[in-house]
Amino acid sequence: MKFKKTYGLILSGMLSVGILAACSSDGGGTTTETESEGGTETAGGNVIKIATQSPLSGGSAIIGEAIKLGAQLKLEEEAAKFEELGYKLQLEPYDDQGDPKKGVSNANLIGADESIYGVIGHYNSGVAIPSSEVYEKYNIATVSPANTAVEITERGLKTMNRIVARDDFQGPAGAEYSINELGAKKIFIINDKTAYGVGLSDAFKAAAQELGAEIVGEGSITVGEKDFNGVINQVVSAKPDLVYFGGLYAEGGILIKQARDKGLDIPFMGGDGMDSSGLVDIAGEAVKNTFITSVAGSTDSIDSGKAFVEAYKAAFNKEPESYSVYAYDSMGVLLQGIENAIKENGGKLPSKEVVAEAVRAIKDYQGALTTVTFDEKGDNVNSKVFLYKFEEASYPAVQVGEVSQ
Ligand code: ABU
Repeated sequence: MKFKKTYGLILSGMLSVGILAACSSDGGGTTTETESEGGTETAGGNVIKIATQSPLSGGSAIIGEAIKLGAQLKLEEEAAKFEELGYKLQLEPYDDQGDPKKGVSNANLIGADESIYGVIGHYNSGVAIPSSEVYEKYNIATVSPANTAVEITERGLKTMNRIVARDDFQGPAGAEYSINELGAKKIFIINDKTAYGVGLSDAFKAAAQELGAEIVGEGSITVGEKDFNGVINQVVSAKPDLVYFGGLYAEGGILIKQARDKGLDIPFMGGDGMDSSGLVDIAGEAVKNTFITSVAGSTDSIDSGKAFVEAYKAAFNKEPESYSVYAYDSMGVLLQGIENAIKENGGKLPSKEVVAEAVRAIKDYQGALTTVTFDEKGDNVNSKVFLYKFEEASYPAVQVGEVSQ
């Protein structure tokens, strides 16, 4: 059952004003290509390729595939409109394996493909950060549906944009909820040593201390590990009343399960990296009394979100994940920018640099779930943070709050 409660948030550096508490391929196209007005002329017309980069294998593959499919759905829906403009859209999915080296290697292949005018990706901030340096070199417009690390948009890149909130918004929102709603006073923090996990945990920690909580211990785990009894023993000794985990669902699910097996029944709190059906698959019943912030909202909240879910299920015969609709909206923003650039250029596809400028200039794009206006850094001024509670071993969790900028 949902209830509304609004209370003020006065956290330095936090954008929010209140909480409502309720509470591949490695490339694929094989067309014969010749240059034409910045586009690529093929036997079938001018081809515009859009790449996705996400983990299609490894521990984050559930979300990685969801990102690819969400983007694919929107591209397929927009194909007829682009045909009328004289262009053929083509998806080029890449598997970054959640690995920075693979992401950069793929990014160089993407840069070398003159037909690729945009990228939707990544899931892991630690992969997106170095890969986006390559996209910038090739002037390829990028829209991230999921990356939350602050650095993503703090490097002055002209091509890198995201539609979700940042960890310096998400971390403090989690701290605020942990302390003011859950009553946490003694907190143990664990991170997964990734750019995302460390950045999010640090943002949470600073806000939690500002709110008066004591950090009674800190530990870390490694992505891919399966035995977390070492750090769990540290938690038991420190006697916290809440554990914060900055990391992803694959490790988070095991951590929570092993902690419950040791009798730790205190609340766990984490970030959007745990926002996946995979968390429940792994943790099972142990997931109860787990809270997460996410930068992904519920598709149930709006008719266009519900319509997206139906279209996704019809196309792929599976339920969407947290970031499916964000990938769909990211593709929508990117294609809107490309369409604007073509129209502005008298129907001809302009340079990739001009396309990237058109994407950054997007204002008030209305997606299935999000409204997107990029600021000068490429952050979406309308992004939000959502709070969820796993009351049962089911996904999605129950939304208990929402924080706006
Ligand atoms: N925010 C998605 C979780 C992973 C990451 O940003 O690295």
